[in-house]
Amino acid sequence: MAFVDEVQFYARAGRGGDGVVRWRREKFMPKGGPCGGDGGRGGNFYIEGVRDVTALRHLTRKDKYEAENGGAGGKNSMHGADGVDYTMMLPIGSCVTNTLTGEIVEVLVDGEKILLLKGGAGGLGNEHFKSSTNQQPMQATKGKEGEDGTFHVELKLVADVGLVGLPNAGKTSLLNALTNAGAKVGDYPFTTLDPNLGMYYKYVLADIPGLIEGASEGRGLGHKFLRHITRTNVILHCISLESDTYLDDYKTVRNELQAYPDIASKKEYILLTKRDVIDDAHLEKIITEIQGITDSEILGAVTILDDTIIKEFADKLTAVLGK
Ligand SMILES: Nc1nc2c(ncn2[C@@H]2O[C@H](COP(=O)(O)OP(=O)(O)OP(=O)(O)O)[C@@H](O)[C@H]2O)c(=O)[nH]1
Ligand SMILES: [Mg+2]
Repeated sequence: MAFVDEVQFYARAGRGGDGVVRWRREKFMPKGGPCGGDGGRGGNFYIEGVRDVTALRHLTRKDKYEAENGGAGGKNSMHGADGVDYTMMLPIGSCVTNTLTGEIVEVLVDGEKILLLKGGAGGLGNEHFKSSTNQQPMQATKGKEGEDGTFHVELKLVADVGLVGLPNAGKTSLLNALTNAGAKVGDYPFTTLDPNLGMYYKYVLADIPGLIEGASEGRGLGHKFLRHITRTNVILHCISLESDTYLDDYKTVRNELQAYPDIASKKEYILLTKRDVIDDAHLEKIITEIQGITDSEILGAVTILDDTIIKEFADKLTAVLGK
């Protein structure tokens, strides 16, 4: 099923229950003292962070979510029941924007519960209005409306490493070699249609669809997902050694990243992939040429066909991430 990283919905906290007018029943007195209870508080609307990147998918079935209303007050000063709160689960990395006010709330911590909309206060029963001059108050107040709003949620994955590169560079293969993501690999461009996440020890690696020239203007698929690496600490730029145009490949991707200052300014490491397709002498030459056009460190040259090489690279990656 498709990866969902944007949703919009209307949400409302519960309305407060109404206060009521009631009279105590006493013998021989048609109207005893006032005893109308207060209404209950409307349920609050919360959002809570979960470590599940697919959580937004569940929100595409409905576009309206509401917390329960508070109950009306009762006789004998009975307080109305408080409305049940509503808690919406959102994947961590969700950016929730109130479309009317523009206010933004970010969900960044697993298990963190944030109050989005406050339930309305319950109304007051007539008992509240009793005074020395008013022994038989007829007034009671209505419950207050709960807060409401329309919200737009945009997910920006929170990962430690973002894999970028041209289509077919071997990004997903690398993710699979390092983690148990088990994502789809193919010998054609644009195999990855949606971002993949993998856990490598305590680090989260994000693999996004390949970038092509013009990606920042909307070409290809990658641009749609570039925002998913705005929050990564490190970019791992994969360049395939299978390509004869490795210098241009590097530049093309860098150019696309320039359109996103948040990303372009990130610490970048270069990884040469498909090391098995060329010999050592050729590799030396390519490394020298690449180092001639960038200050970014080349972290290694790997092939997924050799476990030892992958293991060595993984140790290096852990070392730079731990810095
Ligand atoms: N010989 C060799 N082939 C590799 C290596 N790594 C990946 N491949 C192959 O390269 C092709 C592309 O691999 P993917 O991992 O799907 O590449 P990608 O960068 O994720 O591509 P997109 O998802 O299209 O952006 C597949 O046929 C892989 O089997 C490698 O180390 N050596
Ligand atoms: Mg891929």
